[in-house]
Amino acid sequence: MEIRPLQRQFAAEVVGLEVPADESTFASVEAAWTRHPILVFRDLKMTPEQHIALSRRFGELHIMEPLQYNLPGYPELFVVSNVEEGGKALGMKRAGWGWHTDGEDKAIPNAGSMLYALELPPEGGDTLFSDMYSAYEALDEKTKNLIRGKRACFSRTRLHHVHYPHLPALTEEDKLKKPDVWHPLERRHPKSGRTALYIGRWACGVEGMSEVEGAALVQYLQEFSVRPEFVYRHRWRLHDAVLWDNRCAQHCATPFDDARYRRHMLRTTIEGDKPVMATTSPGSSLATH
Ligand SMILES: O=C(O)CCC(=O)C(=O)O
Ligand SMILES: [Fe+2]
Repeated sequence: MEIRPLQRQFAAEVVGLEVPADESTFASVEAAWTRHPILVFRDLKMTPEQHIALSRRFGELHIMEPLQYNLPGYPELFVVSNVEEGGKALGMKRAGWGWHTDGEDKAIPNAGSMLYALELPPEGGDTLFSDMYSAYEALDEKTKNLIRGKRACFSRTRLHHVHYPHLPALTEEDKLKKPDVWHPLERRHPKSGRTALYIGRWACGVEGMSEVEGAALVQYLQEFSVRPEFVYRHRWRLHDAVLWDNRCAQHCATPFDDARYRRHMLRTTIEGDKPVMATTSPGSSLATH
């Protein structure tokens, strides 16, 4: 097995991994994932069971809801697909067409996700990833000071109809299950210890700011963080599996002609931890008593 950096240190290609991997091979992959938030496994031949087993070695798996989008018999596998069989959709269509991290709208967002390509369109359907460590480091001092110690509000209920206009509206019961959550804008990564900007498309405001001010800051940060210099574009090959780190990278699916072509992918989702603020207010580290 070989690990080759693809775009500076942000992404890396993993070539020659065979599953199940032995302990020492897996340890190298795990260490590589801390250095490279995006790991692209090439030509990985996996059954659904093997996909689940490999993913589980990175952490407990999250079962996506509603269950209707998961692979029958394999609730750990979320189906991202425009394929229909017998008039029935096999998975969720147009998932993730917009910059986000998985689970950012939950109190405990997902640490990682591993998406596996089983059928690809001849054109379009790339996935973009943005490096939120680099985006954080590139912010000017004024903006860093502005977001220091602050949390953003992520709201599925306010923005569902904006991001998923083709899906049914949330019912009152759905809304109760998806209360707004608040996460630090400067997030400390639990493994690397580095600071990443934490923002995404469900963010809608910032604590301590008026609605208008907060929305403007969210928009600025969101646009800034996906500037081309921070982005890796993944052009899928069949049997690629991409493991991304939702704690320090955003991603965005790009369109393809889904009336004409099929794109069929399976995803596992790894449970995470409650996001931790990277910095506290200036001087507080000195205030020991
Ligand atoms: O289909 C893609 O390229 C990514 C979709 C997405 O956002 C996800 O699976 O989390
Ligand atoms: Fe996603």
